[in-house]
Amino acid sequence: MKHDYREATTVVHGNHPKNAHGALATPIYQTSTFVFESAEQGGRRFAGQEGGYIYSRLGNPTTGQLEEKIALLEEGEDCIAFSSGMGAISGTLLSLLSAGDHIVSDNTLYGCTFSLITETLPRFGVEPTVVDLSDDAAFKAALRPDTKVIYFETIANPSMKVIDIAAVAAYAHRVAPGCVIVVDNTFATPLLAKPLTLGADVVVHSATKYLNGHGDVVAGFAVSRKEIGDRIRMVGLKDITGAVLGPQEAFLILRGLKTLQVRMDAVCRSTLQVVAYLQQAPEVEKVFFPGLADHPNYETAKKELKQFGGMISFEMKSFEAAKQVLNHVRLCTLAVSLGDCETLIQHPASMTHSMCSREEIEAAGFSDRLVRLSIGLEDPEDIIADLRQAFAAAQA
Ligand code: LCS
Repeated sequence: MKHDYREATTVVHGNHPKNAHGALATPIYQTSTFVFESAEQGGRRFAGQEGGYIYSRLGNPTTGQLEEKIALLEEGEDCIAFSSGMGAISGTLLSLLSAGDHIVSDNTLYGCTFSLITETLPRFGVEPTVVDLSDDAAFKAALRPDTKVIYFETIANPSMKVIDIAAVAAYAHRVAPGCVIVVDNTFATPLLAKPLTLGADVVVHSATKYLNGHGDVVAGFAVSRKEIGDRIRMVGLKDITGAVLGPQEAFLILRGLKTLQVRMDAVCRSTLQVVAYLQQAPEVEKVFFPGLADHPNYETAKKELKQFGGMISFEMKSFEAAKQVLNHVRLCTLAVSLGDCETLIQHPASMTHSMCSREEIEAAGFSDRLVRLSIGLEDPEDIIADLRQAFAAAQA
């Protein structure tokens, strides 16, 4: 599947699929099932003796083209599309884990992933250990020879922690040889980081964010080598979650992906400008961005990320001030989600991470004074002017 094109070409062309009737855009195969030519053919397809489609929960040509493109971008052998990022994460973890198994996860994760690992998985007999995976000693103490999964985010939501994927993978694969390392690459996208090339075994995505990029689809992916991918498709997707991506959504993501490189380049450039403004704004106490020299994981970020991304968190002086900023922005849009054309602003402690306790939020390295920004495609000067007027109004 691997080819020699550069990424900016791959996001447009994928693997050069030939569409029926010479269609340039991928046709939307809006069908739940596929007709067999004979009973024998149906039997052969179910037995895996013959290729071809069977039923859209098991595969669909529109979705298949998208899966191929994502696999190319992440340099994985296999990609499975899901109807949401949480579908991809739960489908992956429930395929890999059984009662009695042990998972080590980082302590800074998207809120719903955090509750899946710390509250839901234990209901099924899986034992989690939650640590700061950027702390080498804490990681080594948490890992056991029988640990089955290690889970973390390339750039963590919302503290922007960056974990050294290569170091974690090298150590874990030596000490816990059966362990599968799952990395959520949503904030980075494959254009900024490729966890599989650094030793991770599975990459998961919320494609709701940058990959689609236009705020009109909820979707997810799991990318891995073929043997793990088969388990995730045939157990996590087919039997457990059934969280199948529809062909309309697959079409929209294929369209959104064509501009991924230009969107990411523009967003990363604008983000640096907004960070520079926030750093000198007297109303802002602290800026969380992996491209800052005083970020605790700056050296890892420089090594691991091609660019530093489009996500910024910043702490105001009080919870009230943080809330007032959200209530006074005019251009920045008050909404959760991220990676859209519009700059989005939200308050993690009361929104995306509201399911976490105060202690868990503290352990994740932030507080209720934290505001999170997902920089969009507007002129950065307009974003800065909006923040400036919101800060002034919040002070008043
Ligand atoms: N992984 C990360 C890093 C996320 O930020 C999210 C959603 C998910 C997985 C789940 O993906 P979904 O099922 O929503 O497609 N993050 C959100 C956020 O920060 N604001 O709203 C949703």
